[in-house]
Amino acid sequence: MQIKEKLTFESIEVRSVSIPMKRPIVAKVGTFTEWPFILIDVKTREGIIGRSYLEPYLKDAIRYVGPALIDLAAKFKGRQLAPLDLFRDSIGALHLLGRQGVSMIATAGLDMAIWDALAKAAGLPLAEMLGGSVGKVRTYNTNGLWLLPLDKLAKEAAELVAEGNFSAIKIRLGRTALKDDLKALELVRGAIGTDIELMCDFNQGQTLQEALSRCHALDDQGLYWFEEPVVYDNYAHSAQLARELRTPVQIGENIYGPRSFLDAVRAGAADLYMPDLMRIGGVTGWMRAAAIAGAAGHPLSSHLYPEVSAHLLRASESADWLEWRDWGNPIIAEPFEVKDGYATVPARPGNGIEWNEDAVRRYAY
Ligand code: SMN
Ligand code: MG
Repeated sequence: MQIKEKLTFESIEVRSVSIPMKRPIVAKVGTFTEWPFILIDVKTREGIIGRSYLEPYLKDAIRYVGPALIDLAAKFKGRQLAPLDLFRDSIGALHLLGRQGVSMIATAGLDMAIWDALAKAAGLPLAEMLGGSVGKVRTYNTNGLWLLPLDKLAKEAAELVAEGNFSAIKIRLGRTALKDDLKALELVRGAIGTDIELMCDFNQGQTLQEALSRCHALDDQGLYWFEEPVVYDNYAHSAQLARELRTPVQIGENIYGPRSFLDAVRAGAADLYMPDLMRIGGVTGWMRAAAIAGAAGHPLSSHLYPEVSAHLLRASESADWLEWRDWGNPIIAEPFEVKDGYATVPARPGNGIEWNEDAVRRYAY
């Protein structure tokens, strides 16, 4: 396989869709009945199109992320499609507004699309472009078990396991009373048995004092990890929990960029990390964070973005779990296969994302 020519940045197309959710999100970070996506197509002079999407939670995020993307694209017209150069220059262009937030989100969206174009030009799946291989990635089902009424949990837990023969699923915890979290776990365990791993997520909904009390009380429940027990950027508080608790503490979905990731690792903020591609800085940001996690010996899982994350886990030293969510499947032309608890990274060139244009029109926002 040979790259015949360099790619040149020509233009960008940015669209947004909002897809109704089968199981609406009810979490400490908010209630969402629809899930918005910002679709990015980077067009090259040579005709190859790189694709990516962002999941900004907020339906109207297109109104401020869109202009940032369009300004960056105007700046990069005519430049060689070199992801590391454009990552540096993208953050360089926006850093006076801060290196995180919208600056990093726009940079990440562009970066993922650029890597897709490059991998397509090379005729390689992204995982192979990065020096890994295609194949399976173990995955847990995150598609439900929000902060629902207790009587809804058992049935949903059984459905979640069955819908991909999963060996692991995730529940959200942090109800007002400890007894309700305990009851939730009892109901879910009753439905799925003890062979299925059960992750749990507090979505930052506790103070340190609340988290100390609640997590110690749940420490012997056999939970696979405690995710975001406290606000994401208080690494000292998170580190105290990681030291005191036997259940591993998992954080990372809200960490912006590899430099903050390094700060968290240095602070001992968690046992496990799970970057989110939009916040860590796309493929470039992920690979930098993955090097840090691998060197420091922390298992690395993903947050949302299952397609690109699956490629990246195949190229990460300490790869752990892929978070599986199917909320984007309607707009993806060929959704990734998930079977017997594993997602398969497809052998086609690029990141494997092409749009189902009918669905994009249907869900346009
Ligand atoms: C989450 C994801 C998306 C929306 C709300 C909450 C959650 C997770 O933190 O880890 O899946
Ligand atoms: Mg989470």
